[in-house]
Amino acid sequence: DPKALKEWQEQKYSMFIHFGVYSVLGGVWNGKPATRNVSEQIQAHAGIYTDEYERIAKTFNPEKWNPDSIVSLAKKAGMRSIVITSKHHDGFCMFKTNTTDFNVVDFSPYKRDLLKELSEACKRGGLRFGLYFSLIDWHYPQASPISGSNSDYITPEHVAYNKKQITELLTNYGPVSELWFDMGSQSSKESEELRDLVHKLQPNCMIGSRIGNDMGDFNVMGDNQEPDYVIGVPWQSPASFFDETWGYRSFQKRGKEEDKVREKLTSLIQVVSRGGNFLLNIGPKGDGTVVDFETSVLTTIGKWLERNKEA
Ligand code: FUL
Repeated sequence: DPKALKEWQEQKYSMFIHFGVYSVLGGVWNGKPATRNVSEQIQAHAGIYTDEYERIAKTFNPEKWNPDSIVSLAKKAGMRSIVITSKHHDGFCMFKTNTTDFNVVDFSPYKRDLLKELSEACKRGGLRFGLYFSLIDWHYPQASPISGSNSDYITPEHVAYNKKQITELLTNYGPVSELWFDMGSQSSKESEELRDLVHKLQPNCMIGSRIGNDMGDFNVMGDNQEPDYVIGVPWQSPASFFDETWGYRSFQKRGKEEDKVREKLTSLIQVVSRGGNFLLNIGPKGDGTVVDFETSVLTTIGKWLERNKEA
């Protein structure tokens, strides 16, 4: 839909949020920093068994998470939408689902539908609301044992399970501006059916290219990649604050704020001036608070945008 595409492209700059059970660990397992891979994937690279990971999920209680402050931070930063992890590779659903009890309402002491509350806060604040959704799911019975590759083919039962969740997400959470699928491989027919399901339920929902098999509405660059020329298709660059991680990492060396402001502002300008959308990530802590460094950098960039906006 050309109108939906135009609206999506006009967002230009959005907030990505990686938040889930892994945020509780902050990249640390058994008292040691686990540095082998991004901290949102700690379950796989630290070799945490499902029952142990479930025990951590039982402690997920982000009491300081405040969706209205997240929305107000995004607005201060000059962003026009928020895209949050509805389900990352660990399979924990940040929304109430009837497909598994491994979700924020039924499994965690938090017991609240975090996604719903954020979608409502976005609506109140006039921001668009989008969802990250991992096609692979390490908690799904047929996905065990965790394989070495995040790009494996998923089974037909798993495909059906994902479709049920996508149906819930596109039915119960208001308008979804984009679905940011990630990882896992499907057949061309399966990607096509998933695309058709999304468009049937919400014709204006834009689909990212990681749905596979060229079924996306916009092209997602590699993580932290920007093309250095103008490309002729709708595209987006997903960016993390640090190459090392998207999910909260307690031992991250952050350096000077002013250097990070310069780095991210440069990327933002380059991406937007070449016609892309810039999706900049934050990784809140397990208690739901945003890392001060990230708040400051976003706020400073927002002030720069405010000063330099077109009259
Ligand atoms: C990647 C994922 O595997 C990472 O964990 C992260 O979510 C990034 C945005 O996409 O492909």
